[in-house]
Amino acid sequence: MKNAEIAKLFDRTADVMAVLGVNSFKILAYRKIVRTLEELPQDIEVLAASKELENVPGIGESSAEKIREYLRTGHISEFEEVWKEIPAGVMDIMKIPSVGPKTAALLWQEGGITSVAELKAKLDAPNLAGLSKIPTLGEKKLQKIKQNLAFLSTSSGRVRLGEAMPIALELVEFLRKVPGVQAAQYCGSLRRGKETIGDIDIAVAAEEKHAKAIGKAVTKHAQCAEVIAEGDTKTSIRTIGGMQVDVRVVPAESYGAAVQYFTGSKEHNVKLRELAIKKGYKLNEWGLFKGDKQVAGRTEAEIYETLGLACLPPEMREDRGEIDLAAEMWARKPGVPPTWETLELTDLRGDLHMHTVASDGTKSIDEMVAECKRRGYIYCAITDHSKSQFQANGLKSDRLLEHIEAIHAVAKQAKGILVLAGSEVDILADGSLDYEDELLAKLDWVIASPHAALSQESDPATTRLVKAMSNPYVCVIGHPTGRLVPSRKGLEPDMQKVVFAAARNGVALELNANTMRLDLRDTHLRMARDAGVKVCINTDAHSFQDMDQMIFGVITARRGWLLKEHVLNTLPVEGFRKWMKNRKEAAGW
Ligand code: DGT
Ligand code: CA
Ligand code: CA
Ligand code: ZN
Repeated sequence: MKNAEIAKLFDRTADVMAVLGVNSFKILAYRKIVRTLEELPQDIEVLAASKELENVPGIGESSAEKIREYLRTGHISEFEEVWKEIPAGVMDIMKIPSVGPKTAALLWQEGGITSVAELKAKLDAPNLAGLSKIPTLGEKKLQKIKQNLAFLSTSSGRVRLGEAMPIALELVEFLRKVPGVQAAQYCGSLRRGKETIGDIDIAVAAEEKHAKAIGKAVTKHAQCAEVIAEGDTKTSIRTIGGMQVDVRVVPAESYGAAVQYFTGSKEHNVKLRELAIKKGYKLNEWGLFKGDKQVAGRTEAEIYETLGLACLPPEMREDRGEIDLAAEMWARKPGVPPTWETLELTDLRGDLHMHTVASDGTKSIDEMVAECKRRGYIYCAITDHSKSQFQANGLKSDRLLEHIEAIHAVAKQAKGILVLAGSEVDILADGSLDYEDELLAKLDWVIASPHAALSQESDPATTRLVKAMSNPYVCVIGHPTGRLVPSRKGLEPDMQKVVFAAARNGVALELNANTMRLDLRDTHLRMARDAGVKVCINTDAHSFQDMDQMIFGVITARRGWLLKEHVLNTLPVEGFRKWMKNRKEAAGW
């Protein structure tokens, strides 16, 4: 579906127009189209094939024409004209928190700043290089921007996993159809499933004679906004969203070696190369060699196996002990390539954290349950916000009681799926919960999550989470740190203590799969695994599309070495019921 990518074009155009300070009516109209497109359940391409497109609220004749132009040509010429009116760097400035279009316009037009680097230099210069003299900017505002920039620089230029993945998938799918291409695979941090991605690395297998044309095809793709470098076998582009993509073409006999090398991590590769040397080989991106003779490299597995290692999933290749593990696995059954039972998306049997229109979701109970069924889930939980979340329309006690009844009514009708009446109860700053125990006892499923007071110190944060887990009705702690990728650190509790408390109380910990959160993160998950704590992978869906995020939870779980047995919601219904029963009995529920 091209809905999201078209939404991005309208969004970018609205941003540019806002900086230019023109025609606010049109900006509002475009913003509305962005929202509409993002939430539209139907495929825009299907709608565009008929007159139905014009019937979508917010989309008029001229926008419909633009959408059709994009579907036809991969471009919207009028938008591209508008984009040309401001330097690309000004758009990056707008991405700094606390800088809106007005500020970006001032910095550009009055301060002559056209890139984040220039802005940074001026903010670091004595007296802010006179920027504070610009009317309405002021010292205070500039200091705030400076702070935000400093925080951003730790994650600067990096893009969330969920944003990079669709671009990579689109390019790989495209490349696989280019004449001469035998195979194509995204590598790098993206294949390892890191929470943020610096650039996208793609390896392509093809004969040398096709390499140039393959590179050329990439530069002609609709995603390409700028060609950074065009060589014989390597091409780098910048996408319309600003991501760098490196594409390398290698012969088939080196393809596995290239995929292995460019998947990394660098630290993993260094260890692997050392091991190769120790065993009398030489390893590089072209293959594994004994003297001058290539002994492996057509496939990735071949390289690992020749070195006496199990070929572990890319998500584990972070030099966190995986090479030792791979060697142990091999040693257990010499000669037989051992397999790691990688957690797969299809292992997930239910989504246990979902919102509806009762709080801040966009769908009804019925609709969410039907969507879960459509996705093949056999259980799910409806968990709207509790009363402190007034901005999210959290439920006061009386509304919660009605909501429980409504969920139970749906549960009764639902066939082939267990529907739980739950709640996402706020953990208040002191660790107490947002509802009385009496009310919690009426629920089937309780997630307790921190939402407010997320900048509290480490010690009170630990106490807060541990106390929440001592409440007998709590089944799982939702997004335990409350961090946002990449902009909010969230709580920094003593995670070892939190994990031990979870183990003691038989409470599960959530891996919130939304790529804005990925919370618990990979290293924390590894602790949970080691302590025998069950992890529950949930999407925290507020819409149907949000449910697609489950895969990113699975990927992050692999980074924490989790297997199916470590994940609560891989259990069949009976096993899951039994876990709940144990939890409830232990808690005297
Ligand atoms: P990123 O792009 O910053 O999110 O992270 P990566 O891991 O994708 O890093 P990138 O794009 O700089 O390089 C891709 C892979 O290439 C990296 O994961 C491992 C490999 N690589 C890059 N530089 C070196 C190096 O100096 N030595 C070794 N052994 N491998 C390297
Ligand atoms: Ca990369
Ligand atoms: Ca790269
Ligand atoms: Zn939630």
